[in-house]
Amino acid sequence: MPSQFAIARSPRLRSTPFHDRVVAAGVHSFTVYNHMLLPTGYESPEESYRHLLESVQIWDVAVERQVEVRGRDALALVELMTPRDIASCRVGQCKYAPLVDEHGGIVNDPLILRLAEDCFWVSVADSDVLLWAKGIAAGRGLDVAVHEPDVSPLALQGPLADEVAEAVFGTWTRALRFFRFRETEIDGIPLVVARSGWSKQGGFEIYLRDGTFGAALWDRIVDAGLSYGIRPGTPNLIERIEGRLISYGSDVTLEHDPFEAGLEAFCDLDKPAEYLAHEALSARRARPPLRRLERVVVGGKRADPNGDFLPLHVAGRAAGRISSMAYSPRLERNVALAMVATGLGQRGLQVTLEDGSQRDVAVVGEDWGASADS
Ligand code: THG
Repeated sequence: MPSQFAIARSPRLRSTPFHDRVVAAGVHSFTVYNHMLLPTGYESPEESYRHLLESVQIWDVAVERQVEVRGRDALALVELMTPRDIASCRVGQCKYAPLVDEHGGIVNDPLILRLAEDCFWVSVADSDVLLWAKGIAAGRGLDVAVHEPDVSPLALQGPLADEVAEAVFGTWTRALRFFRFRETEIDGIPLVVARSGWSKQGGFEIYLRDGTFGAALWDRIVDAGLSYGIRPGTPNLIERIEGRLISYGSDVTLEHDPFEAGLEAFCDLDKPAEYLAHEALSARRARPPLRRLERVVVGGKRADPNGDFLPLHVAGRAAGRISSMAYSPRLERNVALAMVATGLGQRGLQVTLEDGSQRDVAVVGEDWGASADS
């Protein structure tokens, strides 16, 4: 099998407003996400990880598309889609909220932003929430408009993100709280600026509201960031596994419920509003899940992160699968997220990697330090 190939371009495969700048910055790979090109690397994942933990990066995450829900029944429609309480979300606030269908399956795990009492942006991971939302709205006869606006997020992540944000937008960004946002503009470029992002290193997400300004916004931020050592980056596999940030479609799919995904903290199962998953999740709450997404460490030497379907076993019995894995230079071990069968006990958990090696797998708690070798 050839190891190198190109992705054929067509109008179905959309590029982002930052595409030219991303290419000029030396991107070496993309993946496809929400029918769009998501940059996945400029340098080695280890080098980018090291830089992200000590500096600041600019990420083209325009693939995080917004599904705008606006109108008299906007709140009712968003509430129907998620077990999280959305009525309590203030204008100017974001909430991380799994979308769940009537069988309890996770449809997506977006951030939901409330722009006005009757207007939400559902900032989606990789699945077709636009169609799901339109279907529910049509089926229920709701008074809402559902569409994908011309909005493209750019992330500024890392410990020096505050310095760069202040230089670009002004001192008010320092006082912006986690998961709060403000509508603003610079040089006539309309934006929403939030303190959020798909890393645990802190930072901002800058939602560009007019794609024709993509290059101008990118340049403005990079210019302000140069003296802080800003580099182009991407969501980092190593960092987000360590931080247990779920990648929908990989770690969790429609086959999994919020208990299996470990997302129960983001569910208000007894919220006042009607929601599609109410009955299904109430029934599942009563019995422990048969599998759970766990942090695991995989023993042995540095593992190749490109295997995408790695069954786990205990004494020859199927015990789940690894969905994301990377070698952490900081922890000096292979870290991974895995859907692991409960009730098998965790002793003797093993995986056979694509290179044929048998590795010991250990489930760890919050703390990655509790390792396979102890
Ligand atoms: N930002 C925006 N849209 C997004 C993502 C994002 N859409 C796709 C994807 N990422 C959605 N998934 C997540 C997953 C986790 C978080 C955000 C989006 C997240 N979680 C924090 C955590 O788990 O520690 C905080 C959760 C909380 O305290 O409420 O930030 O990144 N715009």
